[in-house]
Amino acid sequence: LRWLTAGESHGPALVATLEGLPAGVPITTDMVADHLARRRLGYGRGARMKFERDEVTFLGGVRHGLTLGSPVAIMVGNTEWPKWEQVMAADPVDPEVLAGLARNAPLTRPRPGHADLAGMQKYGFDEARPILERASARETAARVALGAVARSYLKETAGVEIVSHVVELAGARAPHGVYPTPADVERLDADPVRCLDADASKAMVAQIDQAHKDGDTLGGVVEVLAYGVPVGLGSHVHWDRRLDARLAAALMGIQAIKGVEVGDGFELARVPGSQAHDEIVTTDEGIRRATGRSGGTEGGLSTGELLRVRAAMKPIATVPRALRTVDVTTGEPAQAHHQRSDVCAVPAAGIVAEAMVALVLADAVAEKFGGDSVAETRRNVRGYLENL
Ligand code: EPS
Repeated sequence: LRWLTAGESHGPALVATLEGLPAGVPITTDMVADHLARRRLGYGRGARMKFERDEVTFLGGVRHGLTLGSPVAIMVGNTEWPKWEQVMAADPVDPEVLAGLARNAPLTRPRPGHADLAGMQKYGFDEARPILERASARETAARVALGAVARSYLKETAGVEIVSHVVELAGARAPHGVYPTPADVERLDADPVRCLDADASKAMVAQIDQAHKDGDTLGGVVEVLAYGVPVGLGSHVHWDRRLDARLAAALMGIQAIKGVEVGDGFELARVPGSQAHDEIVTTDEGIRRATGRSGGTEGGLSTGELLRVRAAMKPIATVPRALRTVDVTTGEPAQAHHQRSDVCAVPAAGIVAEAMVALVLADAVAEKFGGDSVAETRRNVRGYLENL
């Protein structure tokens, strides 16, 4: 698979293309819109989440609810665009008109932790707008749109289903070892922080309320689970073919993610080998692993067990109680710029992480099983599994 996104946070739209899927993958505007709506959920989001809508339009690759096998192109309109039409215009705008716009005021006090400063230095800008527009996590809407297509493909061809939940938010933690299933998704989406444990959820909400009062922001940890992943996706033969490496890169590529774990991850470094691996046992279902510590990958290959990965999100860099910075026009100490922002976007990061896992798994399924129609891919999956 090949996929790309384009678009700025306050531009007219985000666009995304995905190539390499077979014909016959069921996908509709509503299916994409549902996942985009899930990304907007979550306690602690800023005002923009309330008034902006994600407008989905397919521009190619889909007819009557099924993919054609041609590149899929999706546009997610920014309903905020009319307010930014001049500030973000593609064509030159009369400087006098621009000068009169408060929204166009140069952002010369870069935020610590954001792409602002290093981006300005690298790309040769004297203010942060041209950098923050693309660095913004608004772009994740485009990934979630593609993720909706990828997960439909995974479900249709290999029966893979993806679930995520928030396992940690600031200090509050969900009980270890509780893994929600696809049957829990409705309940998870209804929870303000997408956490299955009621007590932990309350504690997380309380943390967000406190941070809001303090003018602060919070991070957390999300876990993504993929059910029904067949054995043998990815490969041990080369570093960049390892499924765990591909998952880690994809999750790390989400804005504000600072750490990734596969299975028990860092915890495995703290226990002896006798407690770190998943023993191989025979069961009624055939050969299985007795535990799930590895997170469903061994040697860069999927094992056929539950796939489990975690991503740690740092607190959002736009801290209302602004951090120290330097005004790049004067060189003087200053406070970082701050418009409105989210206190916490960890629940939304879980939905984005689902999309990234879906795209990586779809890529690995397409690579292993090929096929130009869903029916062909499905036959290939079945033939392989029957032969194991
Ligand atoms: C973002 C800052 C906020 C968020 C935005 C990501 O935007 P603004 O500064 O315009 O209020 O709302 O996220 C989205 C718009 C979205 O759809 O997720 C940032 O700096 O990353």
